[in-house]
Amino acid sequence: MGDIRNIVVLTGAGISAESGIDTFRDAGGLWEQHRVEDVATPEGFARDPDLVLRFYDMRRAALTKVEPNAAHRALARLDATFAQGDRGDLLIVTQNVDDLHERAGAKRVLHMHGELLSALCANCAARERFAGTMLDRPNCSACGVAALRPDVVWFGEMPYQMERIYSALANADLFVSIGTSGAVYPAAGFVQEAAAHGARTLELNLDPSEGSRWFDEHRHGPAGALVPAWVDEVLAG
Ligand code: BJW
Repeated sequence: MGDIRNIVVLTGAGISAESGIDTFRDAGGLWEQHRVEDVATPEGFARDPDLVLRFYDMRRAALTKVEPNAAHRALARLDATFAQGDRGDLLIVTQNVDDLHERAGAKRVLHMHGELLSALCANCAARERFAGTMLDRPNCSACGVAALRPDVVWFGEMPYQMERIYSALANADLFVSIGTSGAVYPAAGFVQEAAAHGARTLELNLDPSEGSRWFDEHRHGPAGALVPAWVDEVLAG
């Protein structure tokens, strides 16, 4: 892989679009169908928990009808090469709450905005794997209280594992952003963070994102075509 040893890949909703999962900000996306302040803030959840639980129950159920696409599979192929020998470090930081990276076979995946298939207890802070419906108000397996909420990061909440992410960004030789609009912080600032530590930066997105100008290189098109081609280049390099 030439002089590229450490890679951080950031993925967003665009990588799952070709699997049939709606993005947030594209035409017809989730934020055209639902008011973001109603379904993706702690205040919205406090105001109308049923509305929020129904929104996430619907998205969790939809996961059973979709499959990873060529972009997820290509990243899993890249991930597999980092499992062998002294290749360097790879971290796939995803903003997505779906499980398509894992289902494609990737192991080095960090869900900074949480996961649909996880529940967080608002009473005791325990986490558990969860595939059912929260509108039924199931009890927490740890404390027995019916206080489960989706284990996702809403606006105003702290994204997960930030120390680990910033440490990987500081050591990265290459930062690649795939299928994200660059509209939401702190993820939108990762490109500048990685560049400040000397990484080369590459954007793979359908259109120029809000943060395009911060990248050294851009390739525009569908992730299902761009990502396999890029992975082939890295593995050949
Ligand atoms: C394709 C494609 C194809 C389509 N192929 N590409 C003012 C200034 C700066 C910051 C703030 C501010 N006011 C408030 C803030 C902070 C706030 C924020 O960023 N607000 C902005 C609106 C400005 N952020 C927060 O509150 C975060 N917490 C925080 O900051 O804590 C403090 C802190 C400080 C310092 C360090 C660390 C922490 C929390 C943000 C939580 C975001 N949560 C959500 C919901 C998660 C659960 C769920 O899924 O429901 O996360 S919102 C939503 O947006 C979701 C996504 O992960 C996130 C990003 O969206 P994404 O993935 O980019 O999707 P889209 O739809 O926007 O873009 C898709 C892209 O794909 C497009 O570009 C398409 O072109 C492309 N595409 N098809 C390739 N086939």
